[in-house]
Amino acid sequence: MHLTPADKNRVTGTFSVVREPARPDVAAQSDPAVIATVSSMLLDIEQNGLVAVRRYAEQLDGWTGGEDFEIPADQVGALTASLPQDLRDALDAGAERTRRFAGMQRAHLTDFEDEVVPGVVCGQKYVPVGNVGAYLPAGRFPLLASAFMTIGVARAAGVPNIVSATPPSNHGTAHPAVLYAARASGAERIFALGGVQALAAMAFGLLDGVASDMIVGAGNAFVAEAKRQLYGKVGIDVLAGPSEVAVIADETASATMVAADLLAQAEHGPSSPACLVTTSAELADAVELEIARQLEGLATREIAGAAWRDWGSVYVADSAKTAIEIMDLLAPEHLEILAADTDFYLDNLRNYGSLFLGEWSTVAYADKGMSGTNHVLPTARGARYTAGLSVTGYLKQLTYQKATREATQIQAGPVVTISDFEGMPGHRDSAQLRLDLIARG
Ligand code: HSO
Ligand code: ZN
Repeated sequence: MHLTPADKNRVTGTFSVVREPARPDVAAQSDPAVIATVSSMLLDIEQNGLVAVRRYAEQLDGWTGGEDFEIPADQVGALTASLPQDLRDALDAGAERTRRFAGMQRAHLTDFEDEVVPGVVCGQKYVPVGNVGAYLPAGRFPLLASAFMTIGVARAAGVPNIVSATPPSNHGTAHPAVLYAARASGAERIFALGGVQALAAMAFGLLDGVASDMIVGAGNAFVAEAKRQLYGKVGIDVLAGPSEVAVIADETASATMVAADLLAQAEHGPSSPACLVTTSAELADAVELEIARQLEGLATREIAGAAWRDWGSVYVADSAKTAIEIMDLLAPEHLEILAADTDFYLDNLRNYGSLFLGEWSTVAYADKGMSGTNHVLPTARGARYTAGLSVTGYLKQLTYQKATREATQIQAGPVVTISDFEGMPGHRDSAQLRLDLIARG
């Protein structure tokens, strides 16, 4: 997350670069080997069905469990029973809060019907997607709150059929805490299946006999590539790259907090970008020192340290307005405002996945479902055109129209004119026949 030379020309305010990634040219392009592997797996599974799915599950995940990959409800209960009570309470709280905010968003979406021209009434109504397949990762970190964001929010949208898949562990089961989070989010059928084979099985309807209309959930580069290749056949949430964080801070901000919040997301992976834009050169220096200090005590320092070294950026801006110009170009996934006048930023920023206003709002709270907003957010500047997954992601904004006989006098003539010009007589005739009917009385 850094400014390109072209971006720099577009910023009208004055700013200085304190640090930028050393090799920004090696940015996350899809790896041709990943593309090829995923495409041959998808073809194989589409043609050979569960036989191919089982073969990949055995080869890649050491699957030795049952024929159908489903984790029966009683087994889910038994596996989750020994989880610590405070973890279960925390997961219940996150699931509940995420569902509550998604419910609020749903309540603020309104169906309507209105007259566009006399006799022509158009309307919109929100209808949920019918079948959703949710993938729950359990890789380097299990990211337990993923279930709230995908399954829970789909439930809040009213999706009638949701299947979940999560990578198998312990020869035939799955991660107990992931299963608990899935259950807390309202999951019914859960399958122990990982990676590309899981997404393909859901998209091709190999698990519960119903092809998913939409597949959602985070995963590694293979999972992201599978979603990219399946997109069109199915809907998806977002094509997520490495998790990102950006902070705008002024001289009132605590360097300790800024550093901690940058490192929190840098911990996701060695190519997770973190960016600070500050109006205070002193704060920029203090944050750099504080990051070095905090890294020493961080168990994930190998990852977070590499991320900050290779993908960290710091800019000093001459004003809040310039900081906003820079951020709107970077369009970060998460953006924290640690500055006195948070309202100014809320009112003027345009491009971010989710915004965290003031020092008592931090990305980690939303990451774990404690604020209630969705953490499935756009990365790599996707926030220029989307705000990521929310209850609306599972809802189709359907439109319809109905017209009176009289309204044909308004609609048909221009359709005849346009269709004649285009050379589309079929279209012309469906308008003209209605005009003729009216002329005949
Ligand atoms: N920051 C990630 C979500 C997450 N982080 C969950 C930790 N747990 C993408 O927004
Ligand atoms: Zn995170």
